[in-house]
Amino acid sequence: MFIDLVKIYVKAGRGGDGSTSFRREKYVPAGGPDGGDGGDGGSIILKGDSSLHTLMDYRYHSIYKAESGENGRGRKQFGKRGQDLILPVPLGTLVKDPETQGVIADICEAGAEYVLAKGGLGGKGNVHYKSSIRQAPRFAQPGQNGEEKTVYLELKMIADVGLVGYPNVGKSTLLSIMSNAKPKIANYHFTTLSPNLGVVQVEEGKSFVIADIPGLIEGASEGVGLGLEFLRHIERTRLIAHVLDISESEGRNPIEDYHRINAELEQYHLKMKNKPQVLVANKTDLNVSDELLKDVEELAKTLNVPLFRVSGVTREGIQSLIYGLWNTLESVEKDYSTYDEDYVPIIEELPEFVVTKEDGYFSIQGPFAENLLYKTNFEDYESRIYFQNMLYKKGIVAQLESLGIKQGDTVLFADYEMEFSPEEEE
Ligand SMILES: Nc1nc2c(ncn2[C@@H]2O[C@H](COP(=O)(O)OP(=O)(O)OP(=O)(O)O)[C@@H](O)[C@H]2O)c(=O)[nH]1
Ligand SMILES: [Mg+2]
Repeated sequence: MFIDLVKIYVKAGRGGDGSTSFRREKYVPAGGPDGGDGGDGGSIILKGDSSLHTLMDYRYHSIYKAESGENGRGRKQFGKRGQDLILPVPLGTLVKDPETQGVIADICEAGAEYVLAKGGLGGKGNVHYKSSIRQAPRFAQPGQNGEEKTVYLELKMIADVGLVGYPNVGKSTLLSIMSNAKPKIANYHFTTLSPNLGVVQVEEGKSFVIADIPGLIEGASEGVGLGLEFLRHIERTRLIAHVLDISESEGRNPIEDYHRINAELEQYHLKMKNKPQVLVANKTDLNVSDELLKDVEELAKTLNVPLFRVSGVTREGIQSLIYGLWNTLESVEKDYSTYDEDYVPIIEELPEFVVTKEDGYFSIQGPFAENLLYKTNFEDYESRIYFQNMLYKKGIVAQLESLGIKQGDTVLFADYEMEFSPEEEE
């Protein structure tokens, strides 16, 4: 089944907690801290897969969670990292923010990877928090939560040529004889209910991708017929092959058809106007009025687009159509971008840190504090000095002093309780 729009919820794995553990050895009375680090949580990664052409799998299964990291253990044992969860998606899959509809990522190449939700970092074990002041830290860092989010996955097919035209004009027939695709063909409207892709081999080393875009009729942009459903798949096509039934086998005038379909395309998006087109007059094996043929030639001239006369039954003109499309494509930029707007994240201006005194307790909170704590290895002299210098540099010490801190007071730095005893500045 062809599914091109789904909503999924993803949650990356949580980082394992760092371990609080102390060495226990016979005859060693007070062993030092030896709690190892927690493993990082697994991430959720989208990966472009050229063998997929639908998002169907995500329709019935919409919640994805990656494995958490294992907690650290004593004897400096690190927890195992959680496994990444790889979600294969068809080429042309956009990741969108459900609120803004902005594009967060666009996966167009086979093997291309996008980290949709990053696994949480594992916490550091207390083995890192050994210092001269704090010989036996009863502290280990907890693991961080994995990212979680809800996004839309929207497939906008990537094709070089898009076949458009009224129902029954022979789009699927042309796709089937030009490419490797095996679409259903029948003499009724809306035989094709979803877009089909095929690869056209022009000659050795030269090929292009062609798509049959079904369901376009007057009013499509307002939902008539298959409606807007498939218009999104024309966005990325570099060239439109507009198929006309030149035999008027259903009593409609192909020139009027042409204008109606173009109006729908423009209604969908004004940029459609800029897409290069070629005209394909199909069913030339049937009775064709000379007058109509002249009018269609005139139309092609006015529009300054190539016109190909073909028959899907006798296959007359098919080879020149294939070469004609190839040649036209050579002059069209290889641009597969869509008409979507890019995602503009709203960045909240949060302070880097906040220094407070509440009920006599001093506290420093915020991303800066968490980061600095995470980076610091209290076992290491240099690292400790760096930590302290940053407290001076950022004005944290000054702020604490203005709040009345004294040597020996307890300070909660992120989630690490420490004693205020600044060493002499180097
Ligand atoms: N005589 C003749 N019949 C054709 C030609 N091309 C297609 N047909 C017939 O026209 C009918 C419709 O062909 P399709 O290829 O299914 O048309 P379509 O444009 O894909 O139609 P939808 O999927 O309904 O939009 C079928 O009965 C085909 O056999 C042609 O060149 N000559
Ligand atoms: Mg069809």
